[in-house]
Amino acid sequence: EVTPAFTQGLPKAELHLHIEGTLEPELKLKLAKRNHVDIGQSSIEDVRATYQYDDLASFLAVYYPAMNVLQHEQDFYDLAFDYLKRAAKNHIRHVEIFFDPQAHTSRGIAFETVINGLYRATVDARALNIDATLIMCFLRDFSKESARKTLEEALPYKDKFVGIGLDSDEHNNPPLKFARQYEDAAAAGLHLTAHCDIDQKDSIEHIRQALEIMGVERLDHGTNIVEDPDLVDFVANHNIGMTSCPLSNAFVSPEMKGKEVLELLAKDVKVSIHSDDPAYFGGYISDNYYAIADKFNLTKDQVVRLAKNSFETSWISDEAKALYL
Ligand code: ES4
Ligand code: ZN
Repeated sequence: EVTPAFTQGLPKAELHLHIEGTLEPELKLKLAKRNHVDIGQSSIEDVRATYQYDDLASFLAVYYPAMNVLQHEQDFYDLAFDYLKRAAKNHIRHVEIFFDPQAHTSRGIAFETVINGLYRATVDARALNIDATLIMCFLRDFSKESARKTLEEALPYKDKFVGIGLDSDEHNNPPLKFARQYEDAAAAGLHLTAHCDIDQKDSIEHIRQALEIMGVERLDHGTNIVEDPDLVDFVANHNIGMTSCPLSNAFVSPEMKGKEVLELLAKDVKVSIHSDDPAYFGGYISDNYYAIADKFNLTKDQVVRLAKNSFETSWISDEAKALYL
């Protein structure tokens, strides 16, 4: 029987984690004070009381304004290192951390401030026995031109991140909007992933574009793929990773997409379990594993398979992978 202790102790790779989504109320208040930023609340309870959302847009409306407390390189370091300490407690051995540079550059913070702070935390993570890397995401509701500028700013730092992703509001923002950036990033040797959020309008078409045209190696969420057997065959045959996040799904879908995850597991798709924005959706990675295992009566073997899939579809070396498979 799968217990919280079992999901916590299992070695895991975290592949779908937005670093800005790990900003806990405690650190939010501490940084607000340190940087003299008025966030409108002065206690943890007051901050938590603002965490009310039932769809992506209402979530993002709470999420982005909170980032104002992040001003200096040290703030980004503290954010990431606080997270990495939690990751160590969750027996995460490898983590690929999403960050959203445009959420910061758009309010006047330099790209290098963001990446240098986050990167320094990933270096220090080695002392915690965690191998940590970064994935730069484009905000898909920003313009193509903004994405172009962001990639141009980022490429001189390409030894500090391993891949690119696509996040934020998917409505009318298909993957193909960023085809050029994906092509350029691939040419620069970067890995590719993209969010195809659950139950979005046009989600099958978005998944198809990401897989067949842009050549992504993973799909973030993307569980709507079960509606299209040909695309399911494609991800199974090409070892495409699918990163599902039960507790964030729970905010918009009562069944957390558990049936879809089970169907994908049964079809040998490399689906795995992750935490998305753990400070906002009620739990870190072990809680996400436990939530789906408990609700859908997963066996230990199935939970171990999900964890192995996370290493298998991660962007670590084959030698490092072999340690976990
Ligand atoms: C996100 Cl839940 C979610 N969806 C889309 N973009 C995001 N960025 C951070 N969390
Ligand atoms: Zn996400």
